[in-house]
Amino acid sequence: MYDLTVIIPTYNEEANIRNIVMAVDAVFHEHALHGQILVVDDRSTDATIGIVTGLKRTMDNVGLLVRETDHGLSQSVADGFIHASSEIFIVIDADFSHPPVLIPRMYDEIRSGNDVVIGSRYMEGGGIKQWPLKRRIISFGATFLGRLLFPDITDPVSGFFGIRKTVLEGAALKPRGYKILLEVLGKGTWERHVEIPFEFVDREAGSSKLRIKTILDYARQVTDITIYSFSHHDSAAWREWKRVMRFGIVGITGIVVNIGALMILVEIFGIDKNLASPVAIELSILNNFLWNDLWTFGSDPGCRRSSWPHRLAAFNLVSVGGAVINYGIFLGLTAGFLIYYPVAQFVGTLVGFVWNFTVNRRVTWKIEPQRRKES
Ligand SMILES: Nc1nc2c(ncn2[C@@H]2O[C@H](COP(=O)(O)OP(=O)(O)OP(=O)(O)O)[C@@H](O)[C@H]2O)c(=O)[nH]1
Ligand SMILES: [Mg+2]
Repeated sequence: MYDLTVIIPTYNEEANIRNIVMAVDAVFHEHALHGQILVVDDRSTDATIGIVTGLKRTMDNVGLLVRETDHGLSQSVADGFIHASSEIFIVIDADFSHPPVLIPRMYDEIRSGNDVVIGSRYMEGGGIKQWPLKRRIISFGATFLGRLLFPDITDPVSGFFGIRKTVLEGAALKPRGYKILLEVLGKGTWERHVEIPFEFVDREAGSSKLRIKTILDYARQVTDITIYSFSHHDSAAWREWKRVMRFGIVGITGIVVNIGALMILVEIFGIDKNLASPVAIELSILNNFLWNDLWTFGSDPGCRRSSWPHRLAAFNLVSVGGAVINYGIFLGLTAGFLIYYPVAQFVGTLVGFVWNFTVNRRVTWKIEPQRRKES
């Protein structure tokens, strides 16, 4: 049994495969790791298979899986998971875009309690070298979509990551396209993750395989994971939907409180409606705060609480910001774009909701990724 398996998917990587295998093996030796290297190849038409077969003769920790059907990067990595003989898997590209020196750190992070470790291009300290604008835009779009599902992860579509084998237990992966990590995050069972920054370096040797179909595959994958999360309540994406839905339900109670309080103040207490309205608005903000504090985020394991006066003040300020945004959009759409006013108000409310949720999540209740237990 190996300590870890490094999975290298390949398609026509004759220019890189020898060097990457040697580099990963050197890292194993340097850190006294008993590691396996599993090359998963989609029947390359160049010398890749021959080179790996040659390496296997002298290195008994090198494995080669040649796939004959259902070609694809994600499918290959998923096959690698099945054939690996260790409890920890790390996936790395063959073309030196990902630095093998980070492998021991990734391994340690999983050993110390994380289920998933991600090499991130988008967190502080990470980056991308030598990418044309088109690649950057596509990658930004893909990352943005992925972050809707996993807001705590800066690079949910990274090709450089590690997982504990148990993450995949019972996970019905439907691998397709390039973004196997997103599939693992969406369908796997995991609690703790950590990201490590790294600088992505564009390939120097060999050719790229990114095509339009890759982008379409990705859109389907995001949809699929979203639908999956609705029926799998232990998934990470579901944890986020649950927050959004609770926040929405609380928002609806706020409307009831707002209108109800307004009418009681005017009809029963005889208070002038122009004075009663701001009081009713504040009462609904207090109502929303209370229920979000107790229910939406109250039992959230990721919640890092400040004192309640802080939370209340933050929530009030964010709510005022949301109202200003709502009103600004209303004015802009009705005056600038001549949009029918209830529609404009609806759009304003929607954007205001997104603002209120995302900012309160981050600022008021400070939802943070679950980190490994400090030992
Ligand atoms: N098994 C398998 N591996 C693939 C396939 N497509 C790409 N790969 C490998 O997956 C890794 C990432 O592919 P790349 O072509 O480098 O993708 P990229 O990094 O997005 O794009 P470039 O670096 O610009 O080429 C490399 O190790 C490829 O050899 C595939 O269909 N099957
Ligand atoms: Mg590459």
